[in-house]
Amino acid sequence: MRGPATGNPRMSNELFVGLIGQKFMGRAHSNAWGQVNRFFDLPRRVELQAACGRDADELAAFSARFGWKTHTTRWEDLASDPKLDLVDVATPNHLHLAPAIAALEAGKHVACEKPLAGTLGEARQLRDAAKKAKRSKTFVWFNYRRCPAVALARQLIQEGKLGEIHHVRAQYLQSWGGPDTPLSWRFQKKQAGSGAHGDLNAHIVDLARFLTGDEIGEIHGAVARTFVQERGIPGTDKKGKSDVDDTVLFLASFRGGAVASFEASRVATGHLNANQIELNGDKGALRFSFESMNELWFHDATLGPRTAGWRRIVATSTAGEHPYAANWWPDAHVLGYEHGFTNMAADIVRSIAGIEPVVALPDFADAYETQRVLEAALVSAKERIAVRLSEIR
Ligand code: NAI
Ligand code: SOE
Repeated sequence: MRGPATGNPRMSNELFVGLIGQKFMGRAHSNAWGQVNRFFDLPRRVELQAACGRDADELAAFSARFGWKTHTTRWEDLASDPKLDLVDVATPNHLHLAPAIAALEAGKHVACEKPLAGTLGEARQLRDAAKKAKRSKTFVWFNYRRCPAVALARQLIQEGKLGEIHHVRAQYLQSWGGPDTPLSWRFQKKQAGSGAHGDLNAHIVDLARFLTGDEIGEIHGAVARTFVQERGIPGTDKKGKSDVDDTVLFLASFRGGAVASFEASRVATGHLNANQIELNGDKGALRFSFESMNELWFHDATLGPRTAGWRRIVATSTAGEHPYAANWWPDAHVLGYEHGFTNMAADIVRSIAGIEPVVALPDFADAYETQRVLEAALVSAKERIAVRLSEIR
Protein backbone atom coordinates (compact mmCIF):
# COMPACT_ATOMS: atom_id res chain seq x y z
CA MET A 1 0.00 0.00 0.00
CA ARG A 2 1.30 3.41 -0.93
CA GLY A 3 0.70 6.54 1.12
CA PRO A 4 0.29 10.11 -0.07
CA ALA A 5 3.39 12.11 -1.01
CA THR A 6 2.07 15.08 0.93
CA GLY A 7 -0.35 15.61 3.81
CA ASN A 8 -0.93 13.41 6.79
CA PRO A 9 1.62 10.68 7.46
CA ARG A 10 -0.29 7.39 7.39
CA MET A 11 -1.38 5.65 10.55
CA SER A 12 -1.11 1.90 10.12
CA ASN A 13 0.36 -1.08 11.88
CA GLU A 14 3.75 -0.39 10.40
CA LEU A 15 5.97 2.63 10.64
CA PHE A 16 8.16 2.74 7.53
CA VAL A 17 11.51 4.35 8.30
CA GLY A 18 14.19 5.67 5.94
CA LEU A 19 17.65 6.47 7.30
CA ILE A 20 20.30 8.81 5.86
CA GLY A 21 23.83 8.11 7.13
CA GLN A 22 25.58 4.77 7.35
CA LYS A 23 28.50 5.35 9.68
CA PHE A 24 28.58 5.98 13.44
CA MET A 25 25.06 7.25 13.95
CA GLY A 26 23.81 5.22 11.00
CA ARG A 27 24.81 2.10 12.93
CA ALA A 28 23.43 3.35 16.27
CA HIS A 29 20.06 4.30 14.73
CA SER A 30 19.80 1.12 12.65
CA ASN A 31 20.35 -0.92 15.77
CA ALA A 32 17.70 1.07 17.65
CA TRP A 33 15.05 0.79 14.91
CA GLY A 34 15.82 -2.91 14.55
CA GLN A 35 15.61 -3.67 18.28
CA VAL A 36 12.76 -1.46 19.36
CA ASN A 37 9.82 -3.81 18.77
CA ARG A 38 11.72 -6.69 20.34
CA PHE A 39 11.90 -4.92 23.70
CA PHE A 40 8.92 -2.53 23.75
CA ASP A 41 5.20 -3.18 23.19
CA LEU A 42 4.36 -0.48 20.70
CA PRO A 43 1.31 0.46 18.66
CA ARG A 44 3.28 0.15 15.40
CA ARG A 45 5.95 -2.16 14.04
CA VAL A 46 9.00 -0.37 12.70
CA GLU A 47 9.97 -1.44 9.18
CA LEU A 48 13.58 -0.71 8.21
CA GLN A 49 12.57 0.30 4.72
CA ALA A 50 15.36 2.32 3.07
CA ALA A 51 18.94 3.26 3.94
CA CYS A 52 20.94 6.02 2.29
CA GLY A 53 24.67 6.74 2.42
CA ARG A 54 27.30 8.33 0.26
CA ASP A 55 29.63 5.36 0.07
CA ALA A 56 28.02 3.05 -2.50
CA ASP A 57 30.55 0.26 -1.92
CA GLU A 58 29.81 -0.02 1.79
CA LEU A 59 26.09 0.71 1.59
CA ALA A 60 24.95 -2.71 0.34
CA ALA A 61 26.81 -4.51 3.12
CA PHE A 62 25.55 -2.02 5.71
CA SER A 63 21.94 -2.48 4.55
CA ALA A 64 22.23 -6.26 4.61
CA ARG A 65 23.84 -6.29 8.04
CA PHE A 66 21.17 -4.15 9.68
CA GLY A 67 18.22 -5.44 7.66
CA TRP A 68 17.30 -2.41 5.54
CA LYS A 69 15.08 -3.54 2.66
CA THR A 70 16.38 -1.11 0.05
CA HIS A 71 19.24 1.36 -0.28
CA THR A 72 20.23 4.40 -2.32
CA THR A 73 23.06 6.92 -2.49
CA ARG A 74 20.58 9.77 -3.14
CA TRP A 75 18.86 11.17 -0.05
CA GLU A 76 16.29 12.79 -2.36
CA ASP A 77 14.94 9.28 -3.02
CA LEU A 78 13.92 9.02 0.63
CA ALA A 79 12.12 12.34 0.75
CA SER A 80 10.15 11.42 -2.36
CA ASP A 81 9.41 7.80 -1.40
CA PRO A 82 5.66 7.70 -0.69
CA LYS A 83 6.04 4.56 1.39
CA LEU A 84 8.12 6.20 4.09
CA ASP A 85 6.47 7.59 7.24
CA LEU A 86 9.63 8.86 8.89
CA VAL A 87 12.99 10.05 7.62
CA ASP A 88 15.89 9.77 10.05
CA VAL A 89 18.75 12.20 9.34
CA ALA A 90 22.16 11.00 10.62
CA THR A 91 24.50 12.95 8.35
CA PRO A 92 27.14 15.61 9.13
CA ASN A 93 25.69 18.85 10.51
CA HIS A 94 25.61 20.81 7.22
CA LEU A 95 23.53 18.01 5.74
CA HIS A 96 20.64 18.11 8.17
CA LEU A 97 18.86 21.05 6.58
CA ALA A 98 18.09 19.95 3.02
CA PRO A 99 16.98 16.34 3.66
CA ALA A 100 14.96 17.28 6.76
CA ILE A 101 13.12 20.09 4.99
CA ALA A 102 12.46 17.96 1.89
CA ALA A 103 11.04 15.19 4.10
CA LEU A 104 8.86 17.62 6.04
CA GLU A 105 7.56 19.12 2.80
CA ALA A 106 6.70 15.59 1.66
CA GLY A 107 4.59 15.17 4.81
CA LYS A 108 6.90 12.85 6.70
CA HIS A 109 7.92 12.75 10.32
CA VAL A 110 11.59 13.62 10.77
CA ALA A 111 14.11 12.49 13.38
CA CYS A 112 17.34 14.48 13.10
CA GLU A 113 20.71 14.14 14.76
CA LYS A 114 22.08 16.84 17.06
CA PRO A 115 23.02 19.62 16.91
CA LEU A 116 19.88 20.56 15.00
CA ALA A 117 22.19 22.35 12.52
CA GLY A 118 25.69 23.77 12.26
CA THR A 119 24.41 27.35 12.38
CA LEU A 120 21.60 29.22 14.09
CA GLY A 121 20.25 30.34 10.69
CA GLU A 122 19.85 26.77 9.48
CA ALA A 123 18.38 25.70 12.82
CA ARG A 124 15.82 28.49 12.48
CA GLN A 125 14.86 27.28 9.01
CA LEU A 126 14.37 23.80 10.41
CA ARG A 127 12.27 25.06 13.31
CA ASP A 128 10.10 27.07 10.91
CA ALA A 129 9.70 24.19 8.46
CA ALA A 130 8.62 21.93 11.32
CA LYS A 131 6.08 24.49 12.49
CA LYS A 132 4.67 24.74 8.97
CA ALA A 133 4.42 20.96 8.53
CA LYS A 134 1.55 20.74 10.97
CA ARG A 135 0.87 17.02 10.61
CA SER A 136 4.52 15.96 10.87
CA LYS A 137 6.29 15.37 14.16
CA THR A 138 9.95 16.18 14.60
CA PHE A 139 12.52 14.70 16.96
CA VAL A 140 16.18 15.44 17.72
CA TRP A 141 18.47 12.66 18.91
CA PHE A 142 19.50 14.06 22.27
CA ASN A 143 19.89 10.46 23.32
CA TYR A 144 21.33 11.05 26.79
CA ARG A 145 17.91 12.16 28.07
CA ARG A 146 16.96 8.50 27.78
CA CYS A 147 19.68 6.97 29.88
CA PRO A 148 17.52 5.62 32.73
CA ALA A 149 19.61 7.50 35.33
CA VAL A 150 19.06 10.82 33.53
CA ALA A 151 15.33 10.21 33.04
CA LEU A 152 15.11 9.31 36.75
CA ALA A 153 16.93 12.53 37.65
CA ARG A 154 14.34 14.47 35.65
CA GLN A 155 11.50 12.71 37.50
CA LEU A 156 13.08 13.39 40.92
CA ILE A 157 13.55 17.07 40.07
CA GLN A 158 9.93 17.31 38.89
CA GLU A 159 8.88 15.77 42.21
CA GLY A 160 10.71 18.59 43.98
CA LYS A 161 13.51 16.47 45.49
CA LEU A 162 16.11 19.18 44.85
CA GLY A 163 13.92 22.09 45.94
CA GLU A 164 15.13 25.32 44.42
CA ILE A 165 18.10 24.68 42.13
CA HIS A 166 21.04 27.04 42.65
CA HIS A 167 23.88 25.46 40.68
CA VAL A 168 24.23 23.48 37.47
CA ARG A 169 27.73 22.42 36.42
CA ALA A 170 28.12 20.43 33.26
CA GLN A 171 31.14 19.11 31.40
CA TYR A 172 31.56 17.06 28.27
CA LEU A 173 35.22 16.13 28.07
CA GLN A 174 36.91 14.07 25.39
CA SER A 175 40.53 13.79 24.23
CA TRP A 176 40.51 12.51 20.66
CA GLY A 177 41.16 15.93 19.08
CA GLY A 178 44.98 16.08 19.24
CA PRO A 179 47.20 17.02 16.24
CA ASP A 180 47.48 13.40 15.01
CA THR A 181 43.74 13.12 14.41
CA PRO A 182 43.18 13.54 10.65
CA LEU A 183 40.94 16.15 9.10
CA SER A 184 37.27 15.23 8.75
CA TRP A 185 33.98 17.10 8.52
CA ARG A 186 34.05 17.46 12.32
CA PHE A 187 37.01 19.90 12.09
CA GLN A 188 35.65 22.03 9.23
CA LYS A 189 33.46 24.98 10.05
CA LYS A 190 31.61 24.85 6.72
CA GLN A 191 30.39 21.36 7.49
CA ALA A 192 30.26 21.16 11.27
CA GLY A 193 29.41 24.78 12.15
CA SER A 194 31.59 24.56 15.26
CA GLY A 195 33.81 22.00 16.98
CA ALA A 196 33.49 20.71 20.54
CA HIS A 197 30.87 23.39 21.11
CA GLY A 198 28.11 22.18 18.75
CA ASP A 199 29.19 18.59 19.18
CA LEU A 200 29.42 18.36 22.96
CA ASN A 201 28.05 21.52 24.57
CA ALA A 202 24.88 20.83 22.55
CA HIS A 203 24.35 17.69 24.63
CA ILE A 204 24.97 19.26 28.03
CA VAL A 205 22.97 22.41 27.29
CA ASP A 206 20.11 20.10 26.29
CA LEU A 207 20.59 18.06 29.47
CA ALA A 208 20.66 21.17 31.67
CA ARG A 209 17.47 22.54 30.07
CA PHE A 210 15.78 19.13 30.23
CA LEU A 211 16.70 18.43 33.84
CA THR A 212 15.90 21.84 35.28
CA GLY A 213 12.86 22.44 33.06
CA ASP A 214 14.17 26.01 32.93
CA GLU A 215 15.63 28.18 30.16
CA ILE A 216 18.97 29.95 30.11
CA GLY A 217 18.49 33.71 30.22
CA GLU A 218 22.03 35.04 29.94
CA ILE A 219 25.59 34.04 29.07
CA HIS A 220 27.98 35.95 31.31
CA GLY A 221 31.21 35.08 29.55
CA ALA A 222 32.75 32.47 27.32
CA VAL A 223 36.09 31.39 25.94
CA ALA A 224 36.69 29.39 22.76
CA ARG A 225 40.10 28.04 21.67
CA THR A 226 41.47 26.24 18.66
CA PHE A 227 44.70 24.53 19.70
CA VAL A 228 45.25 22.54 16.51
CA GLN A 229 45.13 24.73 13.39
CA GLU A 230 45.78 22.15 10.68
CA ARG A 231 45.44 18.41 10.26
CA GLY A 232 46.51 15.71 7.82
CA ILE A 233 44.16 15.08 4.90
CA PRO A 234 43.48 11.33 4.84
CA GLY A 235 45.06 9.48 1.92
CA THR A 236 47.47 12.35 1.10
CA ASP A 237 50.64 13.87 2.54
CA LYS A 238 48.95 17.28 2.63
CA LYS A 239 47.52 19.24 5.51
CA GLY A 240 44.25 21.16 5.63
CA LYS A 241 42.82 23.87 7.88
CA SER A 242 41.15 22.78 11.11
CA ASP A 243 39.03 25.87 11.73
CA VAL A 244 36.67 24.92 14.55
CA ASP A 245 37.05 25.29 18.30
CA ASP A 246 38.69 22.45 20.23
CA THR A 247 37.23 23.69 23.50
CA VAL A 248 34.53 26.14 24.61
CA LEU A 249 33.77 27.08 28.23
CA PHE A 250 31.01 29.42 29.37
CA LEU A 251 29.11 30.71 32.39
CA ALA A 252 25.36 31.23 32.31
CA SER A 253 22.32 31.86 34.43
CA PHE A 254 18.85 30.38 34.17
CA ARG A 255 15.75 32.53 34.14
CA GLY A 256 14.72 30.87 37.41
CA GLY A 257 17.92 32.11 39.07
CA ALA A 258 20.27 29.10 39.01
CA VAL A 259 23.82 29.75 37.84
CA ALA A 260 25.57 27.33 35.49
CA SER A 261 28.92 26.43 34.00
CA PHE A 262 29.47 24.49 30.78
CA GLU A 263 32.70 23.04 29.49
CA ALA A 264 33.23 21.08 26.26
CA SER A 265 36.57 19.81 25.06
CA ARG A 266 38.12 17.42 22.57
CA VAL A 267 41.58 17.89 24.08
CA ALA A 268 40.87 17.13 27.76
CA THR A 269 43.66 14.62 28.19
CA GLY A 270 42.65 11.82 30.53
CA HIS A 271 38.97 11.95 29.61
CA LEU A 272 37.39 9.79 26.93
CA ASN A 273 33.66 10.45 27.06
CA ALA A 274 33.08 12.31 30.33
CA ASN A 275 29.57 13.64 29.84
CA GLN A 276 28.74 14.76 33.35
CA ILE A 277 26.33 17.04 35.11
CA GLU A 278 25.66 18.02 38.73
CA LEU A 279 22.72 20.01 40.08
CA ASN A 280 22.58 21.45 43.59
CA GLY A 281 19.31 22.62 45.13
CA ASP A 282 18.31 23.74 48.61
CA LYS A 283 16.81 20.31 49.41
CA GLY A 284 19.23 18.02 47.62
CA ALA A 285 21.68 17.41 44.83
CA LEU A 286 22.06 15.01 41.89
CA ARG A 287 24.98 14.03 39.73
CA PHE A 288 25.41 11.84 36.65
CA SER A 289 28.44 10.78 34.67
CA PHE A 290 27.96 8.89 31.41
CA GLU A 291 31.04 6.71 31.87
CA SER A 292 29.07 5.14 34.75
CA MET A 293 25.78 5.64 32.97
CA ASN A 294 23.67 3.27 35.07
CA GLU A 295 24.32 5.25 38.24
CA LEU A 296 22.61 8.34 39.57
CA TRP A 297 24.07 9.94 42.70
CA PHE A 298 21.59 11.63 45.03
CA HIS A 299 22.24 13.71 48.13
CA ASP A 300 19.05 14.19 50.16
CA ALA A 301 19.73 17.26 52.30
CA THR A 302 16.37 16.91 54.09
CA LEU A 303 17.90 14.03 56.08
CA GLY A 304 20.05 16.53 57.96
CA PRO A 305 23.80 16.64 58.37
CA ARG A 306 23.96 13.56 60.62
CA THR A 307 22.96 11.08 57.90
CA ALA A 308 22.80 12.99 54.63
CA GLY A 309 25.45 11.96 52.12
CA TRP A 310 25.81 10.95 48.48
CA ARG A 311 23.79 7.82 47.73
CA ARG A 312 24.50 5.70 44.64
CA ILE A 313 21.33 4.57 42.88
CA VAL A 314 21.73 1.88 40.22
CA ALA A 315 18.93 3.18 38.04
CA THR A 316 17.91 -0.10 36.39
CA SER A 317 15.40 -1.47 38.90
CA THR A 318 12.01 -2.67 37.71
CA ALA A 319 10.69 -2.76 41.28
CA GLY A 320 12.03 0.76 41.71
CA GLU A 321 10.05 1.75 38.60
CA HIS A 322 13.13 3.27 37.06
CA PRO A 323 12.39 4.66 33.59
CA TYR A 324 12.72 2.04 30.81
CA ALA A 325 13.98 -0.62 33.30
CA ALA A 326 11.02 -2.95 32.77
CA ASN A 327 11.80 -3.18 29.04
CA TRP A 328 15.28 -4.57 29.53
CA TRP A 329 17.01 -6.91 31.94
CA PRO A 330 16.68 -7.89 35.62
CA ASP A 331 17.85 -5.31 38.18
CA ALA A 332 21.43 -4.08 37.69
CA HIS A 333 22.01 -6.21 34.60
CA VAL A 334 23.06 -2.80 33.35
CA LEU A 335 22.46 -0.96 30.07
CA GLY A 336 24.88 0.58 27.56
CA TYR A 337 25.20 3.39 25.04
CA GLU A 338 22.90 1.79 22.47
CA HIS A 339 19.97 1.48 24.89
CA GLY A 340 19.54 5.25 25.04
CA PHE A 341 18.87 5.23 21.29
CA THR A 342 16.47 2.28 21.48
CA ASN A 343 14.61 3.95 24.36
CA MET A 344 14.35 7.05 22.20
CA ALA A 345 13.12 5.07 19.18
CA ALA A 346 10.38 3.62 21.41
CA ASP A 347 9.32 7.07 22.56
CA ILE A 348 9.30 8.32 18.96
CA VAL A 349 6.96 5.50 17.92
CA ARG A 350 4.74 6.20 20.93
CA SER A 351 4.69 9.92 20.25
CA ILE A 352 3.68 9.39 16.61
CA ALA A 353 0.79 7.28 17.88
CA GLY A 354 -0.26 10.07 20.25
CA ILE A 355 1.03 8.33 23.39
CA GLU A 356 3.09 10.29 25.94
CA PRO A 357 6.80 9.45 25.91
CA VAL A 358 8.38 8.30 29.20
CA VAL A 359 10.13 11.67 29.50
CA ALA A 360 9.89 14.69 27.19
CA LEU A 361 11.16 14.26 23.63
CA PRO A 362 13.03 17.18 22.06
CA ASP A 363 11.49 18.43 18.81
CA PHE A 364 12.95 20.99 16.36
CA ALA A 365 11.51 23.93 18.35
CA ASP A 366 13.11 22.60 21.53
CA ALA A 367 16.47 21.92 19.86
CA TYR A 368 16.36 25.44 18.40
CA GLU A 369 16.37 26.78 21.97
CA THR A 370 19.54 24.81 22.66
CA GLN A 371 21.02 26.21 19.45
CA ARG A 372 20.26 29.77 20.62
CA VAL A 373 22.24 29.11 23.78
CA LEU A 374 25.16 27.78 21.72
CA GLU A 375 25.04 30.85 19.48
CA ALA A 376 24.92 33.21 22.47
CA ALA A 377 28.03 31.54 23.91
CA LEU A 378 29.87 31.95 20.60
CA VAL A 379 28.94 35.63 20.43
CA SER A 380 30.06 36.04 24.03
CA ALA A 381 33.44 34.40 23.29
CA LYS A 382 33.98 36.39 20.09
CA GLU A 383 32.95 39.81 21.42
CA ARG A 384 34.16 39.23 24.99
CA ILE A 385 30.80 40.38 26.32
CA ALA A 386 27.82 39.10 28.28
CA VAL A 387 24.90 38.14 26.02
CA ARG A 388 21.21 38.05 26.92
CA LEU A 389 19.31 35.25 25.21
CA SER A 390 16.62 37.77 24.26
CA GLU A 391 19.21 39.25 21.85
CA ILE A 392 19.57 35.94 19.99
CA ARG A 393 16.64 35.18 17.68
P1 NAI B 1 30.02 9.94 10.24
O1 NAI B 1 31.03 10.75 9.54
O2 NAI B 1 30.43 8.74 11.00
O3 NAI B 1 28.87 9.49 9.20
C1 NAI B 1 28.27 10.41 8.34
C2 NAI B 1 27.42 9.66 7.35
O4 NAI B 1 26.77 10.60 6.50
C3 NAI B 1 28.19 8.71 6.45
O5 NAI B 1 27.54 7.47 6.41
C4 NAI B 1 28.10 9.35 5.06
O6 NAI B 1 28.02 8.39 4.03
C5 NAI B 1 26.79 10.08 5.18
N1 NAI B 1 26.73 11.18 4.23
C6 NAI B 1 27.55 12.25 4.11
N2 NAI B 1 27.17 13.00 3.07
C7 NAI B 1 26.11 12.39 2.51
C8 NAI B 1 25.28 12.67 1.40
N3 NAI B 1 25.47 13.75 0.64
N4 NAI B 1 24.26 11.82 1.13
C9 NAI B 1 24.05 10.73 1.89
N5 NAI B 1 24.81 10.42 2.95
C10 NAI B 1 25.81 11.24 3.25
O7 NAI B 1 29.24 10.95 11.19
P2 NAI B 1 28.46 10.60 12.53
O8 NAI B 1 29.41 10.53 13.65
O9 NAI B 1 27.56 9.46 12.30
O10 NAI B 1 27.63 11.96 12.72
C11 NAI B 1 26.44 12.22 12.00
C12 NAI B 1 25.57 13.17 12.82
O11 NAI B 1 25.27 12.56 14.06
C13 NAI B 1 26.21 14.50 13.15
O12 NAI B 1 25.23 15.50 13.10
C14 NAI B 1 26.73 14.33 14.57
O13 NAI B 1 26.79 15.54 15.30
C15 NAI B 1 25.68 13.41 15.15
N6 NAI B 1 26.18 12.55 16.22
C16 NAI B 1 25.39 12.39 17.32
C17 NAI B 1 25.74 11.55 18.35
C18 NAI B 1 24.84 11.45 19.53
O14 NAI B 1 25.31 11.09 20.58
N7 NAI B 1 23.56 11.71 19.41
C19 NAI B 1 26.99 10.77 18.29
C20 NAI B 1 27.77 11.00 17.08
C21 NAI B 1 27.35 11.84 16.09
C1 SOE C 1 32.20 12.77 19.20
O1 SOE C 1 32.68 13.86 19.84
C2 SOE C 1 30.84 12.28 19.71
O2 SOE C 1 30.58 11.11 18.97
C3 SOE C 1 29.72 13.29 19.51
O3 SOE C 1 29.51 13.59 18.15
C4 SOE C 1 28.45 12.74 20.12
O4 SOE C 1 27.38 13.63 19.97
C5 SOE C 1 28.68 12.39 21.57
O5 SOE C 1 27.53 11.83 22.09
C6 SOE C 1 29.81 11.43 21.71
O6 SOE C 1 30.95 11.97 21.08
